[in-house]
Amino acid sequence: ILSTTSMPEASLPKDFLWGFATASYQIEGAVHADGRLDSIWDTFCRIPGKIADGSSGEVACDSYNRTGEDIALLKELGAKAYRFSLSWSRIIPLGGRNDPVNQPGLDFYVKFVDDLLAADIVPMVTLFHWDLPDALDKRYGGLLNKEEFTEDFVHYARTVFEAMGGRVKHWITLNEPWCSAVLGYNIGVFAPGRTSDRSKSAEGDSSRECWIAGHNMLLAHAGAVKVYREEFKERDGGEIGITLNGDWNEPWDASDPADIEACERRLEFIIGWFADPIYFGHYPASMKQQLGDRLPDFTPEEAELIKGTNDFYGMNHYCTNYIRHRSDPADANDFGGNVDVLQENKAGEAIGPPTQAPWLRPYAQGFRKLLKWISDRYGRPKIYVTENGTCILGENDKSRDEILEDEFRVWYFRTYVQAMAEAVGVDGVDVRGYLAWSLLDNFEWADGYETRFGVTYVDYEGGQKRYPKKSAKVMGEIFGELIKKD
Ligand code: PNW
Repeated sequence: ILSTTSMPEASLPKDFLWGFATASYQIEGAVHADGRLDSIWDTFCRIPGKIADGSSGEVACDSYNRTGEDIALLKELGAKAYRFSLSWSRIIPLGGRNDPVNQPGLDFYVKFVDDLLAADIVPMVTLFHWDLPDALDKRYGGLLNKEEFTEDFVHYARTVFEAMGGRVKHWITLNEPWCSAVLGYNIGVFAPGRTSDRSKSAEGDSSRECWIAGHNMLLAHAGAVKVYREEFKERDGGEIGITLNGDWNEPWDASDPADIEACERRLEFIIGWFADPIYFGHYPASMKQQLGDRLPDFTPEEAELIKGTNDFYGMNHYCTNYIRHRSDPADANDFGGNVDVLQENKAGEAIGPPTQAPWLRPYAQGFRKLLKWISDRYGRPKIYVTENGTCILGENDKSRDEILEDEFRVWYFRTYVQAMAEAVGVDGVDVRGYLAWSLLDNFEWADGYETRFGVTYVDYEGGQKRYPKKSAKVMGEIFGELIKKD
């Protein structure tokens, strides 16, 4: 008889925290309620042409007025945890360390957390999911101003820890700083909409901005972690980390060493940019080599401040791409490691089926491989998958009844969660939680409301009423099969 006790198999640990994720500007609406002022996303949405359907987060899912409904939904779906973000503009509407705290804004989140806890749902709180108070952008250039931005962020973080530290045990400082930096300061498709190709003059070299923004976000993250550890950790007993986006890469030509190398370099440019300073205290060599002095340096004190600031690794992951190296030297505006990102390989084979987002092609084994890559490179950190999910090609053109039968999303979650359980049970990666993106269809940034990522349909014409899709209902079953009983 074969003993199965030592045979590795796909499984997830007993206390595994699974649930759903959202972000403030994408769901809350009520943008001027109870003292909230504009964030950079409110102002960005008013610029004609920036949002595909001309919309904004002004109403969104109206979650600010429907917290009871959202918590009941989470409960109904069996979620153990909920990841959401705080709107800095509700808590300190003008944003700065000398600006007033808006008590109703803070109270809203304290009550929300209490309600989640009463429903036995673990809150995972993101401090910053891209919605910077607009006043800080106007006052001193927002993320580009190292001293001002880092001090203001740390003050905001302390204000929040003070108010609800005892209730929250899982803190995420920043969501996907790569997106804030590259999409906001290089390509300009996200707020504040600055591009890298504006100037090389006395007023500055705009191709440096995204690297400066990234650098300053790392320092802001580190500053908040220091405050948490020194002033709150003992009292509150929680943990704190950053959430980074990262997709897996397969070589466009698997027989070309230059494409294989390009895959690794791309991972360093997306993930290593932030994770290397946090785990090693410096930027990846490949980035220094390509960017030269466009990449800021850390002073020895800064490097020391940043190193070791993750209690866990927050991982957002959606898809895999094919990567082809470029033979020409990198352009000054390049942010991706001088590669082409493709959805088909040299033989013309697609990595996965198309979705509503041109960049998103599902390939579940890529998730398993990236989990292992992160685990190996950073010394087997504790990982929370803080986002994973998909949109569906043409979903928004279908009737509500058809949208509710989202078999494609069910397939995505089944295969991705299975791949994660293989990474845990077979490869030994330490994953402790998984938050599906997203609880609700919501404001998908530059794509507006045309792209739906929710496991719950939101009827924007019908008073924001929520209808759980099939994918919402199968999640409990998927995790039930993989989480160990004892
Ligand atoms: C993440 N890309 O953003 C965000 O954290 C969510 O707020 C967002 O709704 C979700 O993914 C779905 O898009 C990304 O261009 C935005 O590669 C863009 C990219 C990746 C992630």
